Order: sequence, then C-alpha cells, then structure tokens
Amino acid sequence: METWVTENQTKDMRLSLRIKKILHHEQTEFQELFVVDTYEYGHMLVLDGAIQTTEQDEFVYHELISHIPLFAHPHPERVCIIGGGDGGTVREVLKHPSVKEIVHVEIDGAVIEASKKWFPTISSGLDNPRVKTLIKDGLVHIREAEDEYDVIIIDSSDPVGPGVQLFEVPFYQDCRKALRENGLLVAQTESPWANDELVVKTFRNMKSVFPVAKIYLGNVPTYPSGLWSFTIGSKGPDPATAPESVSFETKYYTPQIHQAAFVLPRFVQELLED
Ligand code: SPD
Repeated sequence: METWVTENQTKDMRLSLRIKKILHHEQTEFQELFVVDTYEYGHMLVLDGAIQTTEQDEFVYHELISHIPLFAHPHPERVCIIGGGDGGTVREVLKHPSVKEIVHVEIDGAVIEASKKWFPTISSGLDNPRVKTLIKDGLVHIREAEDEYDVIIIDSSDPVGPGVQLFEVPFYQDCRKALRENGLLVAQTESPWANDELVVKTFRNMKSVFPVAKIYLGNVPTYPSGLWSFTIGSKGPDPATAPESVSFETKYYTPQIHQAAFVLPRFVQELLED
C-alpha cells in the first residue's frame, strides 16, 4: 500500500509526496511536527501541515535568504536569525568569515531537537561556538534590541496565527531600530502565485519602514507553486549588489544568481505597482 503526505497549498491546490515512512511525530507546545522520509526529496519537515524543508531542495531557500543580505552588507559581523529551527540558515551564515556572532532566536525548541536528529546535514552548524541560541519569541527579542545587528533574517513559517505579526509594520520598525548603520533585514515572503496579496502587502510594509526595499525570487520545488519570494529592506546598501566571486561552496548561489534574483517577471512587477 502507498502512503502519501499532502499539503493543502491553497484552498484549491495540493502537493503530495509519496513517503517511505513517518520518522517522527509530536505535538509541541506550539505546533504539530512531522518528520517523514519521502521518495523524491529525502527527509522532510512538516509543521502544522506545511512543508518547511526537505533534504533535496533546502539549499535553494537557505542560500538565498542568507547570502544575498550578507554579501550586500559591506562587513557583516553580527547576525540575528529569527526562526529557522532546522539550522539551514545558520549553516549558510557561518560560511561568512566576517560574522563573529549569530544570535539564533527560535520559539520552538522541539524543532531544533528534531532537526539535530533527523536533518544532520542541515542542522550541522547549530552547535558552532559562533552561534548563540535563544528559545524565545522573536518578536520580543527584536523589540528589546537596539543598534545590535548588521543583518536580521526572518526565516519564519507561513503567516498564520501569531506568525502574522512577523510580516507587519510594527515588527519591521522594531527591526530597523535593532539594526546598525548599513543594516539589512530579509524575510521569506511566500509565493507570488499562491499568496500574491501577502507578497504585495509585505513589500509595501517594508517600503514604508526602510529607505530601500526590494523583492527577489528563487525556485523552491516543494513550496507552493515553486516560485518563492524574499523581501529585503536596507538602511543604505543596495541589496542587489553582488560580490565579484565567492570563496566558499554553494549549490545555488552565484554572483550572477544574486543579480538575476532581483529581475522580476512582468506579472510580479505589475503586482507591486499601485
Ligand atoms: N510554506 C512554507 C514556508 C516555509 C518558510 N520557512 C522555511 C524554514 C526553513 N528553514
């Protein structure tokens, strides 16, 4: 008998993956957590029914959310990651030798524990001495911070429940306050196909708070529609500025991808015009 895991990506669209087995299941303090072994994409983390990461395609999302803001900043030393309990973003940020400290703020410690056990290649940096992990609400952490970070990365799950606040103006204002001069904030902001209203709303929110705001795109096959957006706000540097070369290993990111990711299809440009 075949077993399939299905995500309802929109009310009228689903993605199903055939699985070998369920590896882990728990109701954490915050959400229902599954780790399953899929035929097509390897181990896969699912939170409250939404696919968060898979072993096969995780590198696209984690490289794009990390290397674009870090290379756009002239000299990033202090980085804050909100969410991202699987550790993929931590792993990528650690590749930047200028980064002295990563403050990793994850509300649900159970995600970190499950990732250490079932996603060793993704979570490999979580115990690095340059990483300080706080099991805490990211909204609270950023509200309390002032002039502390060069880059803030919002590696959140979807905008449902309390997570909605991570996409709104008061939080972005707190992020601006928490950033140092030349600081940049990047957030995962869903799909222009499956959640166009959110993409537009988040871009406008970011634009109302930061002097520079831009959207960039990448291809993540297991996320709704496969076309994924990131919104970046900057206190000064142009986020589309790419380095001449990269001194560490990547699987998706290149300086050319950095520039190309900001080139938007016309339908996305039109979404952002009012
Ligand atoms: N619809 C899924 C969006 C998930 C974005 N965050 C993923 C976390 C991976 N570190």
